[in-house]
Amino acid sequence: MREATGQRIGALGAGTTGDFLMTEPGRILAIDDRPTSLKRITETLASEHNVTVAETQEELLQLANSGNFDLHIVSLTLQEFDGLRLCSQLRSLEATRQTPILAIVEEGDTGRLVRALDMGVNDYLVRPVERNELVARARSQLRRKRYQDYLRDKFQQGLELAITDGLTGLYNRRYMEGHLATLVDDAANTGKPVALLIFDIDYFKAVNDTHGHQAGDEVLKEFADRISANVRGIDLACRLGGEEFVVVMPDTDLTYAMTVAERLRQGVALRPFKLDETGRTLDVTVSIGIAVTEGPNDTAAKLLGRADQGLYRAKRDGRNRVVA
Ligand code: GH3
Ligand code: MG
Ligand code: MG
Ligand code: MG
Repeated sequence: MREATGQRIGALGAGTTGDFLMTEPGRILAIDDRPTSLKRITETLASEHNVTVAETQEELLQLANSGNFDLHIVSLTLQEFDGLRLCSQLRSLEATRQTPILAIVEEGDTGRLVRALDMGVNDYLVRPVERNELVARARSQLRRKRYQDYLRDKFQQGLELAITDGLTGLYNRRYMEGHLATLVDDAANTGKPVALLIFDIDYFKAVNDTHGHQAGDEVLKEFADRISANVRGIDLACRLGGEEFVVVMPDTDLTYAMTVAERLRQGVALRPFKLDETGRTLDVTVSIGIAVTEGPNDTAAKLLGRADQGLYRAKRDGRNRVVA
């Protein structure tokens, strides 16, 4: 393996035209067993990008499998092996499936070119490779790859924003409500109960009033972390809003739900919360209401209502307690 490290884009204009997709050098992996052709490719592209050269097919696959490249340049006519086969392998590997391939073909070798395009090679250059054309085609593939990555990231961010609470990272109310009905239906069909725990931090307004909103936020985050640490992977932990949280526990009876709720309540009451970096701490307590699905006609709204009644009584009876 050899590497030719490029400067940042700019000399060729891409970085200065406001093209946000092309502000970083591309990571290109190339294989071509003709020394003059390879030299031309690396020299031409290295001023703009980082070019890595693989000496053998095995090395190319191994390097490509890291998923660290934005573009693969593959000669279709290699002495030792079949470039077409290599392209097909790149298309079938999970790590390289989405990475564009730029093929180098012999003039007049239409048969190989057609097969290469059929198997998903994105673009090609005919030998002898013309420098400006190489730069343009490489750039065009890199831009496409980056746009694709950008859209994928945006989509994932959007998905996350839609279902999670920004402060704590727990699921949000909308997500919980969307799933609760399904879980309650499942419970009716399978006869396995679903438990719902509703939490409300006690005298939380006083935390804000005494220590500031920022400190209040820190308590909410730590509280969310403690909930997460005490529930299973199948449980749904969410922030309803403010200092109120819900945990939905599939296939859980009242006894087990009480155990989890008590463990959390005691953990909160016995272990003060960190206020800031100076080591100051704060005593916090929480009230918890619990309900478990009852019979085939139960609904999400009724379940939430019963848990809420438990919470109301926990508050009324003095707070820092669990009521089912
Ligand atoms: P109780 O024991 O009856 O639950 O008393 P409480 O003070 O906890 O209840 P109350 O509903 O009166 O106050 C809730 C407070 O939570 C009021 C509001 O300022 C605060 N709050 C709501 N959302 C946030 C938030 O995102 N961050 C912070 N820091 N405070 C919040
Ligand atoms: Mg409240
Ligand atoms: Mg309240
Ligand atoms: Mg409260």
